[in-house]
Amino acid sequence: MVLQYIGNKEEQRAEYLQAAYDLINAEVVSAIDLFDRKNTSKEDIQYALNSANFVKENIIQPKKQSLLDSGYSSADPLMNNIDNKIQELDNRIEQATVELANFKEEILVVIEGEDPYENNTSMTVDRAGGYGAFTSRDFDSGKWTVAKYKVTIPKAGYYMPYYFIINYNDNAYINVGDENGRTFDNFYVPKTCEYWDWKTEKVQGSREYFEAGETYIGVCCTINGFMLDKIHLVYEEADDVLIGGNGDDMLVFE
Ligand SMILES: [Ca+2]
Repeated sequence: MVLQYIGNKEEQRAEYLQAAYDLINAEVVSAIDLFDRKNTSKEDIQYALNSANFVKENIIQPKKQSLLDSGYSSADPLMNNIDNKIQELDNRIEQATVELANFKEEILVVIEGEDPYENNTSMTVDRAGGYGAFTSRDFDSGKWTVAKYKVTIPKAGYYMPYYFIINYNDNAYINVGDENGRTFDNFYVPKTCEYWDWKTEKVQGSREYFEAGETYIGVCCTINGFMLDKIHLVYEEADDVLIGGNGDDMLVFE
């Protein structure tokens, strides 16, 4: 009877340990999954990190301590597995902490296509109000002028421009210059949609250096026409690859 009793008790103890391991394993898997899903912004990484630390301190560590208190030997293979799981989580916490420290603060400047500071072109604001509709009319008549956008650059350095454009023409040409009239982007805008079904596409331009403070960007269309929703200027580290604009054509600000 006594042996039977001990046998049951040992079985129960083994089951209890297995259940504790399963719980800890599930918590670690779920915390790591959160790290994998939330890794694209500083806020997201911080959220996953807080969550992992909370789970570790309030669920995993107390559970392990209660096992030790109940007399489970740390030499037990399952107890060993639990330690490995905790180590796995610690490593991921460490990795995320480094990621967080290195995470670049994204600086984003938004320029609305429909909102030029000064417009010397025949660009009009589309009926919906959200786009500047550019045509090559001015260029065709020999006047190469631009719609001038006022921009406040928060920090000196290289910025990557992204153009949010609707274009239902087979080829349309955009020309973008800085306040000194130097072109830093000029390219054929891809056809993004059909006339009856507008779709916006985000087109990457060329990296350009800007000083901090107020400046102007000039946009014009030299072939056909397109609609400009907005331009994003995304800050990149000043000491990354040093590639400037792609041309020195002059635009005339009038
Ligand atoms: Ca817009």
